[in-house]
Amino acid sequence: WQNWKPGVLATLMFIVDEAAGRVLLIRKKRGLGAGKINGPGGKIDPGETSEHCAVRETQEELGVTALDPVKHGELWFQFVDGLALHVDVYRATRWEGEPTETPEAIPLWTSLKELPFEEMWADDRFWLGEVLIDQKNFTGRFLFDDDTMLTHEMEWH
Ligand code: 6OG
Repeated sequence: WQNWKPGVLATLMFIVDEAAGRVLLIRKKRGLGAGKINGPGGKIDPGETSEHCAVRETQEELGVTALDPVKHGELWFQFVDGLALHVDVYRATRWEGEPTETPEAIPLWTSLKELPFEEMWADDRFWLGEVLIDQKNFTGRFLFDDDTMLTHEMEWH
């Protein structure tokens, strides 16, 4: 894994409303993982920082601006068909704007106690609660065959 170079760089943003105990998720309408629930996010543009990408994608998908995002982890995905994806994971507790449906996503405020893992990518069970609730930092490496997770390795820092 050490020298592995991913083909696609992407981001995920999780906006947490600490007072209400909820997180802003999306039902994704198109792109990789369409139909699934995830955080907003997407691919990094050439020359763009990953933090800028996470904020921009959240604006594009939901009309919300995340303030002071903090990076909590890195996901490394290898798909058996050859696609390799590296994803930086951000958490923010302040934001501006009201979440609005767009052509890309439906907003879903979700209780932190009832994260909808059955409708999310299979890797999320291994890190999402720890990041959102316990504010842990991690690196995760996962091998997927389409939607099926074959192997996983987690490191907590
Ligand atoms: P667009 O197609 O929207 O970028 N993504 C994944 N997220 C999780 N939690 N698990 C996976 O397991 C994922 N594969 C991709 C990263 C893709 C978006 O989908 C996320 C990006 O936010 C394999 O441009």
